[in-house]
Amino acid sequence: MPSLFDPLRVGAWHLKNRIAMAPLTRNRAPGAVPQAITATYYAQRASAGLLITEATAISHQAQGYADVPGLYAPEQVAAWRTVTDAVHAAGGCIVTQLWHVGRVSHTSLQPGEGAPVAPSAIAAKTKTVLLDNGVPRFEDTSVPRALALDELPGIVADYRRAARAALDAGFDGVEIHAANGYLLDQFLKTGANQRADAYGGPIEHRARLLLEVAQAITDEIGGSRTGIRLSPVTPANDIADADPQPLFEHVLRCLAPLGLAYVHVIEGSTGGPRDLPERPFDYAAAQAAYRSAGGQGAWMVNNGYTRELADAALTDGADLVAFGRPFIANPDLLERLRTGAPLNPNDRSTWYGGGERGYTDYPTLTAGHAAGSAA
Ligand code: 8OZ
Repeated sequence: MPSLFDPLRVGAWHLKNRIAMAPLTRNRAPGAVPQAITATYYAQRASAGLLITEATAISHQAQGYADVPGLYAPEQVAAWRTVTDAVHAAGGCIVTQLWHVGRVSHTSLQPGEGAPVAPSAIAAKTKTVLLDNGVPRFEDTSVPRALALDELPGIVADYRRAARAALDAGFDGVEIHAANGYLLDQFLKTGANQRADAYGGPIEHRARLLLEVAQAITDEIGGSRTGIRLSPVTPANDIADADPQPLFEHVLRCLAPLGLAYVHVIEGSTGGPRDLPERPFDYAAAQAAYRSAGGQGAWMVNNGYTRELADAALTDGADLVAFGRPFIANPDLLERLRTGAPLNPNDRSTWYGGGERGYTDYPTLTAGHAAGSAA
């Protein structure tokens, strides 16, 4: 049986192990531009087989949280180049997660845009993060407006442009964020999509925008440099679908011919319980639907994994395991998982916003401590 620590060819990449750093929002990019500390942060974690950046806005309209980065302006591309250079110098492989928040936003975060956009004008009962002098404040999201049919090609074009910008910035590829109740997930699911046009109603219609985006990105940069993140049943950001099993099996069958590098699946509730009795989902059946349609991408699993669960997942047919929160507090998580060393305590108060504290100052096993770390 393969081990988590064995290398794996995934799409265009030779990954040195089967552990990915999951995307983690950190709100440290003022003006949507990553800072020098962000290069340090990712380079510190380059022992992961694959680093997936924090969700990164494809356009101004795609922004929904304070101080999250973008990939739609030249200064953002230039700043990301310093990050990818640092990661590559440290021997890492890094993709960026392309994000449009849809209705999960606040008018104050999109000056000049009017209301946030969504498939339908239904507000999400969820909060976004605003920052007051670096201190997070959780605020209700704004009521969105429904996108007109003739606006959708522009959104697909924004994704395509951002994928090109990612390669210009030196990324090894991109992950399409189609999870966690953001725009593409809003189109997929009945709880947020009440459209009566070609993008709403039957499963084939609700999946259309996601599949157009995936097609445009793979046309632009190749399937072998493209992954996608899905969360079939998460309640994150007030999202729900009446019948997720056939929806996601359809999506996966349609993605199969695109030759994606990987499919990244959040099992259960994002950052919460893996088992949701009220929202059952058969992940093995979804993977089988993808494989039987010819999908050869790596199957990446995520949510609450431990070393033991990860080993079991590989035995059960997963190819990659993504760890999220443990990577915040453990830059050398690989080494700790391999040796069974204890994990550093994780300081939740520094997850969203701030500077180096709780970001680049967590100690490694060998390099000891940095000032103010891991309190
Ligand atoms: C936590 C805080 C803000 C955003 C996601 C991009 O859930 C996020 C996110 C997570 O995918």
